[in-house]
Order: sequence, then C-alpha cells, then structure tokens
Amino acid sequence: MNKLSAEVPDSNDIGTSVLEKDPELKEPPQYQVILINDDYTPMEFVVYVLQSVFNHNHDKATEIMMSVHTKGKGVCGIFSKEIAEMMSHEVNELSKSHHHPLLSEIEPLTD
Ligand code: TYC
Repeated sequence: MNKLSAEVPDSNDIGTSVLEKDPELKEPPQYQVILINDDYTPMEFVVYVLQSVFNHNHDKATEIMMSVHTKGKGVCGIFSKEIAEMMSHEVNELSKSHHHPLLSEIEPLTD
C-alpha cells in the first residue's frame, strides 16, 4: 500500500468515526454531581463540603454554593459513574451526620 492510498478511507468508512464503529472504543459515560439548594443548610457548611469532598478552593466553593443558592441546583464536578456515585453518597452522608438537609444527586452528562 503506498502512502497516498493509506490516507484515503475505504468507501464504507466515510462518515463513520472509529468511536462510532466500535462501542468498546467509546469514551466511558460521565456523570455530573448536582448539589440541591435548601433553606436550612448553613452556607459555610456547603462551602466546607465543596472544599473537603470535591477539593475546590474557598473562592470556587463559595462561587458554586452561591450559584446553587440563587439558581436552585448546581454542578460540583464531573466523574465516571462509580466516582460520581461515591462523591454524591459522601456529600449526603456528611450532611446527614451534621443534621443538615443538604442533598446531592447524580445526572448523566449528555453531549
Ligand atoms: N440556601 C441556603 C441558605 O440560605 C444555603 C445553601 C446553598 C444550601 C447551597 C444548600 O446546596 C445548597 N442557608
């Protein structure tokens, strides 16, 4: 096979990427961990959770907390399904152990 022909796709390859052809080569699905607003959890506790669970710095944690506070929901991070489930569970348990109603959930990321 010469150099040129190697660069020309077969006719049945046109319009089909490698990722579309073989499901085993697809990127794993990603999940968003969503924080939900409530009227009772102290703002500082939400900032603490965002720093300790998601490793956000104080400024970023405050920005996410204020966005959730004003909009009702917000994204804390994007992970594989297993990691997102673990992070969300950690938030919910931490919140429960401090007797706050703060809740998170996971949502598949659609692109
Ligand atoms: N709304 C809460 C308050 O006014 C703060 C808060 C922010 C609670 C984000 C939950 O996910 C949350 N104290």
